[in-house]
Amino acid sequence: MKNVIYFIGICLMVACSKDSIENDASEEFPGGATTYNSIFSGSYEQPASNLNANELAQHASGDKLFSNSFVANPSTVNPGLGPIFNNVSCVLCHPKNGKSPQPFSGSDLRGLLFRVSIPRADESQGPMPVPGLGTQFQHRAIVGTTSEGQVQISFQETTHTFADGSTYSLRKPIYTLTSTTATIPANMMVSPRIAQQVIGLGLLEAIPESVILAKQDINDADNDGISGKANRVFNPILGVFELGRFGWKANNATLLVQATDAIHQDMGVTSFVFPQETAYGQVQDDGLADDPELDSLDAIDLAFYTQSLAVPKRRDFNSSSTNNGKQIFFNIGCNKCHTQKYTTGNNTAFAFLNNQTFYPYTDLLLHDMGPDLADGRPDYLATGTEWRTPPLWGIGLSELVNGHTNYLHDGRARNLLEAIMWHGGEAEAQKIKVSQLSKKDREDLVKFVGSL
Ligand code: HEC
Ligand code: HEC
Ligand SMILES: [Ca+2]
Ligand SMILES: [Ca+2]
Ligand SMILES: [Ca+2]
Repeated sequence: MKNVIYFIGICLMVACSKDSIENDASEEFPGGATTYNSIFSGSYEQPASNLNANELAQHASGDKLFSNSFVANPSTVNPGLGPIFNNVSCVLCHPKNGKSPQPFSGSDLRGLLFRVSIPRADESQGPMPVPGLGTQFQHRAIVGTTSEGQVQISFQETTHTFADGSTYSLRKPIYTLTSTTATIPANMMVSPRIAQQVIGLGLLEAIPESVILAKQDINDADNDGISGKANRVFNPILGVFELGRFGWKANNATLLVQATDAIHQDMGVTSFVFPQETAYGQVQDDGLADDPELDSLDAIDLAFYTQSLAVPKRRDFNSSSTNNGKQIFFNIGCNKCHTQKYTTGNNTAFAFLNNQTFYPYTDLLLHDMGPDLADGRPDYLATGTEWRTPPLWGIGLSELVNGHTNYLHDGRARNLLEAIMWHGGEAEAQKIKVSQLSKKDREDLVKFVGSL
């Protein structure tokens, strides 16, 4: 009842626009019936709470593949690593299914990798490979082979001031890539990307395409400074262009493509989706045309694992400071990109995803985030300044699960407030409004985001 009155109050204030705040009691369970109800360091590693016995078995099989370390051929177990790769297992980059910490040095990149390409005339197509390096920089190689090169990281720190006079600093990483096996072209574009959390992705995959497309406002017709745009990317399984949903630039269409792309580019393991080694045609190529290294059913189980991971229950739901922070989040307009709520229909890919109401806080659209966050490397329709709005659910558990609070596409933000203060471009107005908040309101905003 209290929620209903609250909601009516808000409706009067903002004329009940479709962006208005919704204070459903069910939001305490952000993944609907998939939500996992205990909070501990393993909270990102739980199967959706509504799986049946067969689904639980398939989830367990995918779980094993996600944590297995792959090794170089020949091997009877987990073969196919390399010849060049970034890491040897999914979980080493996505620790406990969470975000990787920002690395301090190129000698241990953890879950950070670099996409590379050279410009091409038509930006509606995928990135153009760099001769000798392809579209991803693999800094490791199996014994007897040379990797594509090394990365150096340095940092540039700047100090900024809130309206109340207190200061904060932002630390920008600078990456230098060197190679002994290829000549790095002067026009090479580099996109640093950190491993994301992988919870709740089945629900994001189940959002009807029409719902996401309806949120686009490419020419900012409503004149609010925000112009979300959907990515359209090539799906090699179906051989067609589809709505992009996954990755920092919404550069992958489905979780099956995402999983097989990851094991291919990040680990060097071929599959029915990507049958050709990433080293093909390069000095690291062994010249053999092998069968796919990952079994097709294993590929499907691996994707299923990410389709069926639970979202943890909210913490600190309904405290007065969390509620104040939520109010500020909506008043400022954070929800214009971080869309609160969706409902699935009754014909998703899996029964356990049907008819769920869930709260991911993302529109899955691309936004220009300004020059400071820009990577300068287009990815299908995403320009060099655009990024996909990341889901915020579970984000407050990073510290408990992963022991760090690094956020944004390369992990540069050292806490939630820094992540917010890095916003620019289409979110410049929201960033400025945050800088004008009182200390208490700023803390409540961060508290609300941390309760998601
Ligand atoms: C070298 C580190 C690394 C390894 C190994 C790795 N990932 Fe990732 N993963 C990333 C990065 C970086 C991203 C973001 C990629 C992008 O923006 O395109 C990502 C993104 C994802 C996403 C999309 C998440 C989202 O919210 O859109 C999924 C799913 C995923 N990885 C699954 C896997 C699976 C399955 C494996 C093992 C086969 C794997 N990853 C191995 C680094 C890694
Ligand atoms: C114009 C769209 C837009 C608006 C408005 C916006 N965001 Fe974001 N947000 C993004 C995008 C895109 C990113 C990813 C940027 C990157 O990684 O470089 C992001 C990243 C974040 C992150 C880090 C997430 C992660 O997984 O690393 C947080 C936290 C966040 N936003 C909170 C907020 C808050 C709070 C507000 C309101 C003050 C807000 N955002 C307003 C688009 C937006
Ligand atoms: Ca291989
Ligand atoms: Ca490469
Ligand atoms: Ca707009």
